[in-house]
Amino acid sequence: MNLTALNQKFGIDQQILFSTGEGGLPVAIITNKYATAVISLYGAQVLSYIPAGEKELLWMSSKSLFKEGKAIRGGIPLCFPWFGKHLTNPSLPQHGFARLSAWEVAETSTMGNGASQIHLQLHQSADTKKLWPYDFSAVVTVTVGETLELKLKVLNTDEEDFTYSDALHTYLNISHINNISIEGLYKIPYYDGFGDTPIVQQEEVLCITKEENRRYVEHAANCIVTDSGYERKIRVSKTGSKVTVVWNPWIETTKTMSDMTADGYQTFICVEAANSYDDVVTLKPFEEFTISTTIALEQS
Ligand code: TA6
Repeated sequence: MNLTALNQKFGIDQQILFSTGEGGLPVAIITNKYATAVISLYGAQVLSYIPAGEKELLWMSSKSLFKEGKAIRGGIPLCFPWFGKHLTNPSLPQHGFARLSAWEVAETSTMGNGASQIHLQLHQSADTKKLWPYDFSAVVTVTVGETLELKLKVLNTDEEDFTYSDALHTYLNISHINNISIEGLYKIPYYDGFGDTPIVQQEEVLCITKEENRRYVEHAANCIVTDSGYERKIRVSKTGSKVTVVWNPWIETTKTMSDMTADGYQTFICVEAANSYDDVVTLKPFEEFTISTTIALEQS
């Protein structure tokens, strides 16, 4: 559907506008009394969320590509139907095809409290079936209000059971990596990088002083990121997920990433709700499952 048709069918006056974003990719721009947000239809990826009168909560790489076939580096990329490398075929795209697909707008609405909602959908296609052989219906719902909520609902429309992993790979915008600490992970076991022995976190709060790629298991609670530079706390809460990933590539790994500047790692931390490890999702035909994450400024 072109932009004119999208605006006619799904635009909401003064609130939801479809427009051309960077690289010519279509975006929904949402503005209401609570916040402004930008959502890319390519990848169903939230690119920006700025609560009224506040700084941006999501980080976007200044070198990100905005190009079909490439992942957008920042915001909230959607990893589905697998998180990380494909288990049996590492030549398939890392983190699945959801972030590389054009999603359709299914519905937009204004909620009773004035928050705005957009629903984006993706089904199997000849292209997705080459990568993952199942029929499915995925719906992403983004609610832009006092908080930002992102939900991914997956329905099995196949005749067979299927299993998937996923992540809502949130890049939080921070003043500097040296200025933050993360609460909510004390005594939680995690796999360090791709290790296979869980380690129990001993630090009451986590400060990032090197490359981190921690995959916390048995963790459904909130994380609070305190940023002394921006004098704010960001709460990341979730439902339908027992795995939390904390990732920052630090200096050396950043050098290997062509879509990030050398100092890019200094201004984001990823805190991700995931279904992975023992928490992958298996659905029988007609069953559905929802994972969600909510990003909010903690009110002091
Ligand atoms: O969530 C952490 C992670 O899985 C890391 O291992 C790292 O590769 C990161 O995601 C980014 O992946 P990407 O494919 O977007 O470069």
